[in-house]
Amino acid sequence: MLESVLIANRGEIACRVIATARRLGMRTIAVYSDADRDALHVRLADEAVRIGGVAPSDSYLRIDRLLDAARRTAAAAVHPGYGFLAENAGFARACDDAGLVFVGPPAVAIDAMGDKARAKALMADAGVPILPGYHAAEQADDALVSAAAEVGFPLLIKPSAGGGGKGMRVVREAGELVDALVTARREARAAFGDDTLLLERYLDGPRHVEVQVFADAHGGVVHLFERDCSVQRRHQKVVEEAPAPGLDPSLRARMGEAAVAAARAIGYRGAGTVEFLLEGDEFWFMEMNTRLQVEHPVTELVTGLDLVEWQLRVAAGEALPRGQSALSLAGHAIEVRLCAEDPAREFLPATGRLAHLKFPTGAGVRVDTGFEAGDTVSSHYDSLLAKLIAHGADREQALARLQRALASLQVVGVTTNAALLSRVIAHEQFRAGGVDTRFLDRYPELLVPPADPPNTVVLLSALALYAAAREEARTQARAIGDALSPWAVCDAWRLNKPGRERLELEHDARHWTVTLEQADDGGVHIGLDEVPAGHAAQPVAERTTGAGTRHYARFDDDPQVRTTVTLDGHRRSLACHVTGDSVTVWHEGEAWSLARRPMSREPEDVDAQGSLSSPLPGQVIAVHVAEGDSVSRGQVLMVVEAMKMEHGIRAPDDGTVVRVHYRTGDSVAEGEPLLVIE
Ligand code: MV4
Repeated sequence: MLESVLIANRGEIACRVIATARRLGMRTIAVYSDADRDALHVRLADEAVRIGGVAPSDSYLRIDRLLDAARRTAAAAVHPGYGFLAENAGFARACDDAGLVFVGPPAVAIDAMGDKARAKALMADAGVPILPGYHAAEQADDALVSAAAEVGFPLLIKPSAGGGGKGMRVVREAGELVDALVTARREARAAFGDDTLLLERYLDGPRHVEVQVFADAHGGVVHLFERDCSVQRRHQKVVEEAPAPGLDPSLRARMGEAAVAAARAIGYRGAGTVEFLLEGDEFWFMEMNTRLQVEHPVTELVTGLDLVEWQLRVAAGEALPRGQSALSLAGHAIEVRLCAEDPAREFLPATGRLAHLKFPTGAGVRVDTGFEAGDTVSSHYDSLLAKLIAHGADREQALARLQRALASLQVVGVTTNAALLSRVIAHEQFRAGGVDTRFLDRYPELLVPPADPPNTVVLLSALALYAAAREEARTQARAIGDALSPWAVCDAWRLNKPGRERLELEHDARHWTVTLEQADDGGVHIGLDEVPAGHAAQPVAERTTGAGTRHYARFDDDPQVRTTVTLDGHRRSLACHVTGDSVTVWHEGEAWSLARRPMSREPEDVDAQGSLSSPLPGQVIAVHVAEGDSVSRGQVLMVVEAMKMEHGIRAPDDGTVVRVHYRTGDSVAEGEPLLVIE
């Protein structure tokens, strides 16, 4: 085995490579930019070398500095990870020239696949299915126009130097072709410095199915089955799984053989991925990625192999650890990419300090990340926070495990796409299996977060803030050694009356008012007093809540376990994080952050005569009592809507209703008596 490896990368993939290299007894060397001085990959490595400033062009893309770092540390090998220089043939050559083992394919194989037109010609010769199209050197308009007539419409223009969907254009009819060629050339030249184009028959809704291949330096080539990566947004993969749902064994074998033929045709070595478009049971070569991919963990989980170990062994000159007949699939694995980005703001990358970070654990769950709590997510690099991967005996179990994993994920400090991921894997169409590349276009609602928190979340947020405040007060009391003093008790207790608190909570400029009242047995009576207008009553535990309903909640007795709450007899662990006046509550895959507005005592909405008045000018939207009814303290008598809020009018004490002045639908002025209680 190689003595040491320098990882010319950062983030989760650097951490991933370090883990295997260490397990194999190798010395691990990290590199870092100024932004990554304290990053996890640096902390994990045995040694680390600074390679420059924050910009990738001044650090992770600097071949000279990377080679210099390898020389200074006497590294035996260089692992490029993915992204940055992973598919840069110049880097592979520079490593060879410096006597370093490049953990990747030969430079000529990177070159062969980097040019899409050349790759297609090579694949056609090797008998790999390719889409009908034009990929010759002649690029004059009339050559392309006559080629297009042969290909037929709709067709796709692809830049030969591109990849990953960049610069592609669909042309629906012949009349649009020449204009499209002009634009496509200009874009290709700007993006890749090369305006060679190729034409291809356009498939309307293909699946993206890719095959993992491995080759050694002794003529051994195998495939490690396929991954389905059809769920993408703007050519960014969102979900990846292995095996591809619904792929029958004979199609799997045909695709595997085609991928092996592709690797053989270019004298491949190491880990590679052959991407295919699949429609029905027909598939066509799309491109080959000459690196280890982000989504390799799903292949690892269904094959039981460590692909980084295979890469390092192959790079060291060993033969492939297993032949094709010794490889098999076990179960199903699904990966989602957790990114620091804001789906509500056009997926703008989110940055900030990870004030709180808790990743899921448990059977069948794997998390690959380069971050720990307290780390900062900067704007200089990609937004991948972590990959959450679940493995199960079958797809259903893998999905169930992933769903629970996402539900127990906690990230505070940067916005993420976690809720979107939950919605995607919960979607009926996705659960049915075998969605195509237009899945997210077809269900745009998956990308949009729900506007308002459910009422349960508002109540749980209030409970979490209330409990945190009480615990804080107890801690302070203990600190001053005067825990028994009535002044140290901060539970809203007040003379002759049970303690009562009003909390005003805010989310997205919408407000809720919650009243909490200490019960004699240590529990809390809690109710929503005011909710934004149009906010429907929703079930909370076994009851329905809207403005007015009262609930009963308790916390676990152990003050350390403030995270267990029983609401109306439904005990559950409450995933919440309180910082100052804000609370984040995780509920059914969504993370909700609500802020507390300055706390006030419940206002006295009772006038001297015992009549109840309207807090604001508004309209009566519900009357829950009639004259002569007995009522108990806290009971909601009427609901008034004012200023787009619903206000519950509660009985200030036990008594009897003697007058009801208004009916549903009536308008009321501010301060107007609504009803009278004796
Ligand atoms: C296509 C195609 C339809 N027809 N080629 C996108 C990424 C790039 N590697 C190739 N891509 C496509 N090529 C033909 N002839 C549709 C896509 C495509 C796509 C492919 C895989 C995953 C997601 C995609 C989303 C849109 C378009």
